[in-house]
Amino acid sequence: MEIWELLKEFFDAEIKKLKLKSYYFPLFITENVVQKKKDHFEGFAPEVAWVTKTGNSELEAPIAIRPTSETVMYPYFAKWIRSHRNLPLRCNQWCSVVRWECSNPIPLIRSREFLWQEGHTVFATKEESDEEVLHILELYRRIYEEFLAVPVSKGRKSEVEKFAGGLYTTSVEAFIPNTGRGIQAATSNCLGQNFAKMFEIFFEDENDPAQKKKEKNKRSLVWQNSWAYTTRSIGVMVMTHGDDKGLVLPPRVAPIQVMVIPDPLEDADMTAIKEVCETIVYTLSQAGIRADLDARENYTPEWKHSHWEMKGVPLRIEIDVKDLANKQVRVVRRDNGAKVDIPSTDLVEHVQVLLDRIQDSLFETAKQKRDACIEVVYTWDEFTAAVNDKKLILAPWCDEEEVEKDVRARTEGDLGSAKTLCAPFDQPDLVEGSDHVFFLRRR
Ligand code: 87F
Repeated sequence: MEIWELLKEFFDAEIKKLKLKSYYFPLFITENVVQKKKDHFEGFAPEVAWVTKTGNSELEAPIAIRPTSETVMYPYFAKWIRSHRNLPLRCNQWCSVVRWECSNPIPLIRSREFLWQEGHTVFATKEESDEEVLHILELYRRIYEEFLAVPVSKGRKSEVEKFAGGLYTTSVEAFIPNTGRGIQAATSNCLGQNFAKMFEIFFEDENDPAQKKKEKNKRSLVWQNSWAYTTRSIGVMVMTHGDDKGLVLPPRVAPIQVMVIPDPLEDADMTAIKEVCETIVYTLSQAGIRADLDARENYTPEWKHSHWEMKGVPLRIEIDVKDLANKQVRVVRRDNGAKVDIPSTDLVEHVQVLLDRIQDSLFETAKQKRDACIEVVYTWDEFTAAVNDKKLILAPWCDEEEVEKDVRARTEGDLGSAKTLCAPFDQPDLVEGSDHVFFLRRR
């Protein structure tokens, strides 16, 4: 939860710069709202959870628990928006949603309840809408790359994989080398005017001459976006950096960045050691570094070392009597186990440099591993070989529904079928005139 709070702090400040306002809409959705928008819900229906009982009595009409909030919010948008003066309308809500996954739920990655932010915005023009889609996508890239140290690719979803209710979907996509699976990291949708038609969201447009004369039925449809990232981001980070000793947390999202552990060698003056430890924690905290002290006496230093390694704390500081005498401390990195002795006088500076280095090195290592899995293919034989080899495939792609469905069918197997992740914005020079798409092996 503290990691989520750190991510939230960054993202919320950024969207407030874009004039987003915080909202909260209800968790419960009455059946008539769901029924009215059946088309939208249809494909997702199996995942919607319903409340049917209170105490021992059956409810007269079941109530859905939100899997996403379009149907809750958009009827209000239709009421609130009258003229161009009400636009843009930009709202964001932090909440949890429920999707009843039946296939193999995994904590943080695919769980039945998860936390997210859902941004829903409304504009008068497509240009404003297009621009915001990319601005938000860049914020998602930064969350993954700059905070979670997870490399992602920005791109556009295929027609099959896009959010069906919208015009186009952009996403950031991550890749887990160990499993050979791609994973959607966040999406930013341009909804076009589809939802505006469905929910009758119109505005009087000052730029439309017909409307100046206040002619009836000449109002314009609004343009909408929606975008979200979830606690899955934390799951992807855990899978990217974790090792056999446990979690490895990038310093920027580590709730504790430095754990100080006193080492009471025989006959040591424990009071003096403890005092030094407390001073170190205080000094680091004053400098804005999240430091803590494990002074518990019922655990050995060795036990504490592996405990805080398992918890992923980026740096640990060990102090014993010898260090005390030499006015130095021993600093140990979680990511590569490297140990250095540092004079206690310029500790803050050194710790800051080390934390930055760990952050950069986690990202670089993850990027190298990911890039080593990318394979460019041109033929079907190369494609199937690469799929079986758990590669992240870059292939020329026509983006036709029939073709994607055919690829899915032809790759069905134990590891699951292949599907497109996105057409990366950053296009390599492949076959002239064709777009390129990442493929992956699914569940
Ligand atoms: C599950 C049950 C019911 C995904 C669902 O991308 C409805 C849905 O609409 C559903 N699973 N979706 C698509 C979500 C689209 C959209 N929602 C707002 C986003 C961004 C945030």
